[in-house]
Amino acid sequence: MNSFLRAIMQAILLTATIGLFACDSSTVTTTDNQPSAAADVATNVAESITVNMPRIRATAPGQSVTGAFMTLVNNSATASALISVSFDGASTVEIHETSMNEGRMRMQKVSQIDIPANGSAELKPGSYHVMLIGLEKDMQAGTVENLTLTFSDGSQKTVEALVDKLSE
Ligand SMILES: [Cu+2]
Repeated sequence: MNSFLRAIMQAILLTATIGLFACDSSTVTTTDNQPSAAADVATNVAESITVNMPRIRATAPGQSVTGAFMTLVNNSATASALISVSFDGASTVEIHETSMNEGRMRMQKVSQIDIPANGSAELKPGSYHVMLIGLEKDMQAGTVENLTLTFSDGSQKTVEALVDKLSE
């Protein structure tokens, strides 16, 4: 009889404890401040840029300079820029802009090519281009060479550029 009573008492106590705990825990419910997965966007510029048709103009035997071209598409709502390009097969790589000056075509080195938010920048003959200077070998049509692009935040992307006899 005593042990039966004690068992009932313990059961009541246990229930009360659970009830108290449940009540207590409900009052200290914290708000969820964890960022949702949907809030994750591209973490750097290189990830938000698509490089279309990277290509290098084929060279004649012994020619030590050529141009590289491509279209840079910015898939983000933030403007960015191409700030440098590297190529193992050339001693110097510069970003150039060709323009008309008093009826004459001239090209000059520029510090960067802007890529507008949700827009694109076109590197093409007669306009912006990458100048590969001091080539270590001929650029033969049909081969592929790696170009590494560095963007305004320092992020990089390496693309395979097709060497092509560009008619333009
Ligand atoms: Cu040039």
